[in-house]
Amino acid sequence: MDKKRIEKELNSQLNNEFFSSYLYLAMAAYCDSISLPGFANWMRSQAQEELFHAMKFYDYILERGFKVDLLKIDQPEKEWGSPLNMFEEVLKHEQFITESINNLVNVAEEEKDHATRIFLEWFVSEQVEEEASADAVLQKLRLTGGQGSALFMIDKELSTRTFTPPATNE
Ligand code: OFO
Repeated sequence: MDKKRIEKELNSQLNNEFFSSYLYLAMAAYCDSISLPGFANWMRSQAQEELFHAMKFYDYILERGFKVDLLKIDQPEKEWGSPLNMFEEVLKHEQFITESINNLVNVAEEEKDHATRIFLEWFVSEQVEEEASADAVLQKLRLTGGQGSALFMIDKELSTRTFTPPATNE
């Protein structure tokens, strides 16, 4: 097993998860700037969820006796033109993250690192949910045109989202 390769890939995904949190926080700020508090709430919850994902990688890296390497976090965009455009980007980003998790599974398999492969199973399932929840909002925005009273209704709906970390580390 090439431990250095696994360590590098895990740290790279740790950085991806931190970037995801940063990206969604930037989207939350954008939503607040265009007076959509429900959308901002959804993004803020998503940012918290991504921090939780990042810390799962952080803890796992330590647990395996690897070194945590906190790489530079890229600066996200500041504005997206409309909630519809923004959610197109959310879905694209989650598809990118799914691909990076899948690549990481491939590396774990190539290196016969069964523990990492099993650790990643949670993320494989999580990515199905991540894409589905982004797509659900995107479809609503597309169907309604994402403007006027429809936008107001969606904003109201998104204001109820909260993030509670799972009680067990499962
Ligand atoms: Fe961590 O799942 Fe979204 O990015």
